[in-house]
Amino acid sequence: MEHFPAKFDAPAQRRLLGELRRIIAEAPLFVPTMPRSGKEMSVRMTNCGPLGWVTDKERGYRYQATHPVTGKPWPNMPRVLLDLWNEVARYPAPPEACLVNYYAASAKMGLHQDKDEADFSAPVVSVSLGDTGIFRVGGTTRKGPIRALELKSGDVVVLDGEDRLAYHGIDRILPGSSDLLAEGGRFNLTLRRVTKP
Ligand code: MD6
Ligand code: FE
Repeated sequence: MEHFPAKFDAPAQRRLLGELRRIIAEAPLFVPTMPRSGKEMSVRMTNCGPLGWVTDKERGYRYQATHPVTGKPWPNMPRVLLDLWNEVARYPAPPEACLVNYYAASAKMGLHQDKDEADFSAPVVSVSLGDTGIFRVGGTTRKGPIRALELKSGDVVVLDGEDRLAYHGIDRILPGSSDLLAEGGRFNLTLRRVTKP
């Protein structure tokens, strides 16, 4: 795993947030539900790029080309995210999906592996905006040591190599730790290559 603190400085964070506002205006945040149980996740989601990651009770985790509520194609991926991928991913094809997760004050994300993609030789690259998230990352099984680190606004994380399938999650966010978002809370954007090039 690589952590790049403050990869985006404050002006770059505001520009990326502007892009994100346009994405959400076109592809509103939706309420994801867990496979089988139908239990609502605490984060709100949307995507940009040719594919988006979605989940619901009936059809479970998957990538699809359209928004589950509006039925429209996902908005284009902003160039700044493609540039970031080219800089840090060391992979010969562009990302196909950018999953956007929004955490209000009490939202969190359970420990999980990102494994719905066809090629684990492609990394997953994330960007955090807004309030700090307490990120936990362990090994490739649920057992074993887990370490915690703070993901602050503008930070980038790359899960690659032996950590590509590491369990990770967000314990909680620290409400009020950033003033980037007028509404408070935290966005995390994850860039993924979904298919083999
Ligand atoms: C989050 N991040 O930061 C959740 N996944 O809100 C992830 O699930 C994640 O940060 C893969 C690679 C990097 C990540
Ligand atoms: Fe993840």
